[in-house]
Amino acid sequence: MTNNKTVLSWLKEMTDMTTPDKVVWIDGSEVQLEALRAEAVATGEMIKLNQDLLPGCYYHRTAENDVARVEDRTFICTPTKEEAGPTNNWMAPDEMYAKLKALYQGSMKGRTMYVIPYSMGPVGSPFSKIGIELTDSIYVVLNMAIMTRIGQAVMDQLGDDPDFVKCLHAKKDVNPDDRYIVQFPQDKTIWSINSAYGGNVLLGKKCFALRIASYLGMKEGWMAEHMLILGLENPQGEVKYICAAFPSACGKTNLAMLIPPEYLKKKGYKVWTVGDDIAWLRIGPDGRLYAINPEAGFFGVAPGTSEKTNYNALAATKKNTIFTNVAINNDNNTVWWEGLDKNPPENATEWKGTVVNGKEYTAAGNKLAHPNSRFTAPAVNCPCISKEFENPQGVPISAIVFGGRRAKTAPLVYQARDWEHGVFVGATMASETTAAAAGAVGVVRRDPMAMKPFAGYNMADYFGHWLEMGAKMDPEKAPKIFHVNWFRQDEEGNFMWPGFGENMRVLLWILDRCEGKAEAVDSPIGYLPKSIDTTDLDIDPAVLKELLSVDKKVWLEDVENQKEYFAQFGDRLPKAIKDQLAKLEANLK
Ligand code: OXD
Ligand code: MN
Repeated sequence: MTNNKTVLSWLKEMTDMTTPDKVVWIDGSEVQLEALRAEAVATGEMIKLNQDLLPGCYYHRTAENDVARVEDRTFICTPTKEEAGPTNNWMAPDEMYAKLKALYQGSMKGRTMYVIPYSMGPVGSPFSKIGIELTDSIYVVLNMAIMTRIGQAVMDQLGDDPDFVKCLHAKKDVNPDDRYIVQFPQDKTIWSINSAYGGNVLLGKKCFALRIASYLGMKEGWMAEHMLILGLENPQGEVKYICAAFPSACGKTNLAMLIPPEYLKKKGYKVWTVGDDIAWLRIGPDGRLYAINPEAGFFGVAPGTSEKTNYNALAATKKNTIFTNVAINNDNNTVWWEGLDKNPPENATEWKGTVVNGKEYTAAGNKLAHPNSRFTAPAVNCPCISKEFENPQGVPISAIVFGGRRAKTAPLVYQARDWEHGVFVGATMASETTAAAAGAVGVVRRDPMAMKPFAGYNMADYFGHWLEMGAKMDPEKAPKIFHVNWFRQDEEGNFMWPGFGENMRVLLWILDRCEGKAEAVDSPIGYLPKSIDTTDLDIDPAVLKELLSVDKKVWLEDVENQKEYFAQFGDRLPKAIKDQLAKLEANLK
């Protein structure tokens, strides 16, 4: 498929090390992909679902010990520890290469190595970058075929260029003790071994499009962010674009595919999805910030996705989708997960593979689907996919929104005073943990810009890069920065804001602010809405007031936690962040 000397010599080095029986280039053709699906079904790696109800859909189950990203086994191997920073695991590149070479040695013996050329971003777009993933997993090939643009067109685009990201994945024996997800940013190299779960093995996604790309962005003057991109169309037909960064499993996919409340729908408001997880941002020739979604599909969390919570995501999963670790309804060979409906199938296979009475099983408090079970669906399936989805120039961004799950601290929405304050707001993001990563769920952790698990270099330098990007933009044209919290709880632990489609009301306030139309009141933390449109919404005005309030005592406690968090960066922390922290504390006092 190529005469590219760099590609061929790297491939030889990797095959000499892993010694596969066979090497198969993925050309991207449907014939080849269909043959691989058939092979995966024949070996039991995948299950073919009901093709009348779910055409082109398949099921896959991972090992029980391999169901989420493993942050404690994820490394950023920069030449010095300081370059990776205190929030990343680090090992010297030579040491890590030596350790991993021993593990990869002969790891593909008796197996086939697939060579997947892929483009993050539309092939040939000035935003896009090329990677090649070597893997011994058909599941990985088929997921990459949904999540990225793959095949011959990508190799043609690369031509003789030696510049591509070198990705190696070996499933080996899925031993968690020898599981490593390793980025070598300076070498544009990713090595993953002993896992077969999405975020650890679909190397175009978190490993390349966030960890390696954030490093490249810092070097080259652009940004790779853990952000959805949506377009909001007003009744006049004008579309404004918003990027939003929330930690994993905090509703990015839901917000990206939001359906407006009935009365706004009737007025003619619409939401268009450009991306649900990752944005690559560059300053355009007109001085505005533009974004593309480098992915081609959605790797969404299944539980909680229903016709009511996310009609569009559910619709996207109705064909050509791979389901991972959900439950199977054995009566009709379709899929089920918690939150899909209130009707768990009686004759079910739970995610680990045991046939159970789903009704009794769930009534006893068990989960049929793993909480981090997923669907891999082509973006083009989504009924609200933006017509700009393939635009190689990206879409202009009016607002950047940060958010997290905070039961108490953060109000429903507030606006940063300017870019620098906005960077501080992003840098102080925190959220209660979810099932998307291995570890305890529900613990508050600081997660700057939702990039804690994904920044490919020192987080303090990453803040500096944000500040520099702002300095390069005309303040009039730079996106305005906001913070939202859909998850505030009352004393009884009930969510105070209805969320989902109603979040549109907050987005409209945000866009009105960008256009200087909506009113705000100053507060110690930033600008709060004077009011939010609650037409046709059953919400007690006292609850709304509480949602838009700032509890100074709680905030001062948070400031102490922020100080502790920032202390780990020492002198590397940009002065602007220190100044903003001092300003916040003074405002609160
Ligand atoms: C994801 C994640 O899969 O953030 O998008 O874990
Ligand atoms: Mn994500």
